[in-house]
Amino acid sequence: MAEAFAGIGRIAYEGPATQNMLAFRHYDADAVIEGKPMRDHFRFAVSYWHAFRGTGADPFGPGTMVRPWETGGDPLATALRRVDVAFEFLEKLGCDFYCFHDRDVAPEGATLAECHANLDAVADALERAQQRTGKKLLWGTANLFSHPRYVHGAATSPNAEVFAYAAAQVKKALEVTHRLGGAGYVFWGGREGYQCLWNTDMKRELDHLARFMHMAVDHAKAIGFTGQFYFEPKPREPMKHQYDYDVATCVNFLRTYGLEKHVKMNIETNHATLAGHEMQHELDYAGLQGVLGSIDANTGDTLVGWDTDQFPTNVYLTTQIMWTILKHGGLAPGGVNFDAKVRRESFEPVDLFHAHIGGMDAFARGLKIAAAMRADGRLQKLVDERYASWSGPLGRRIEAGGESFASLEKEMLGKGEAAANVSGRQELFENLINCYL
Ligand code: XLS
Ligand code: NI
Ligand code: NI
Repeated sequence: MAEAFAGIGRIAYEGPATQNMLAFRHYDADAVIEGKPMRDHFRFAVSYWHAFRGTGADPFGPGTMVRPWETGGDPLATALRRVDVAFEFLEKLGCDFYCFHDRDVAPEGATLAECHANLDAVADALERAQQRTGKKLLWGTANLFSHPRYVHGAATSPNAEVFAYAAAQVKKALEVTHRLGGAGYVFWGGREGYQCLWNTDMKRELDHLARFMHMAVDHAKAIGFTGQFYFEPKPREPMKHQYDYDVATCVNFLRTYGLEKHVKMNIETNHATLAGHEMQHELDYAGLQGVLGSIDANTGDTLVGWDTDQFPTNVYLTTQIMWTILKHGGLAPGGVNFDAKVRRESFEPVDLFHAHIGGMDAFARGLKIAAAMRADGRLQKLVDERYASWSGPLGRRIEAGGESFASLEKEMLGKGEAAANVSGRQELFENLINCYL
């Protein structure tokens, strides 16, 4: 097949001073930071759905993307051709991983058996392409939200046969992910939620979701899949309320149903903000709960209130993200997946390169800045000072469980008043961050 991205060569690291917009200024895959090459810090992945299936359609108009390789005709033949395009892109970009939904890579068939056969045929091609290029699958997932059968949800559908169909679909997607050596498997519950509580038995739906997840865990064990399972929290869109609202809600669900050992989080920036959190909050909360798994890298728009899935270019954001990831010991076997799409107005194939280069560079800068902040140590020292009283005798006794309400009452009756507070110095902290940018 002729090259899909003719005229574009391998994207190289050329350093911050380069004028070449098709080069990396900061992402230098083999450069070592905190003892690890950048490529291993990030494990960057391209998402198949946005990069190779996104059309640019929005609620007000059809697709705009110019994709010369999408010549139409037999959907399976097109899907197979698209595999070559995807791997040409990964190779030229120098990106080590990709992620997919079953229905991104292979077309839906008229029956479940036909769907399975289509997926097998494309998996053969993906496996060959992985072997040829050394590219790897970060995670797979099943699309349980686009087809009309999933109108009321999949694992939480009121229709038991839809639950059964979804189970069969995930079984297959899991097997294909396993066959392709996927490092993980994601559950994003797009339609697992409700629009109207009057017609919804929430308890029953949550019980069903848990039953579904236990079956997934059992099947992974049965086939020997040892990759990491992830939930991808999102509070709403498409549903008014989604059960995997945010990290805290997911952790509560997993513990309630005895699934906490099996599932970590795949955290997406734009979903965090939809839930009313900063990405840094979601990451830090997941980290302290031991469920920080992987991230979907993107960003929203402050003036548009939905999941706009834009490429991340804000270095302040990537600094917050990388600071928190380093603090909790990194992502592997997870990684940084660009769940992001080029704007409808950016319809030429070359825009896919600009978008990913910008995202990778923004993350590389965030990593360098966060590592510099850690090496310098001033920020951590200021935080430690803020909590210094907890290293004193009283604080240590409370933390160790050696005090009670009664003993503390005695202590404070003796003192009469607590020690004076010290300023939180938020502005100083914020100014300090800017010293490293
Ligand atoms: C949608 C989600 C989706 C998941 C994968 O908002 O981000 O793209 O990442 O199903
Ligand atoms: Ni999303
Ligand atoms: Ni996502």
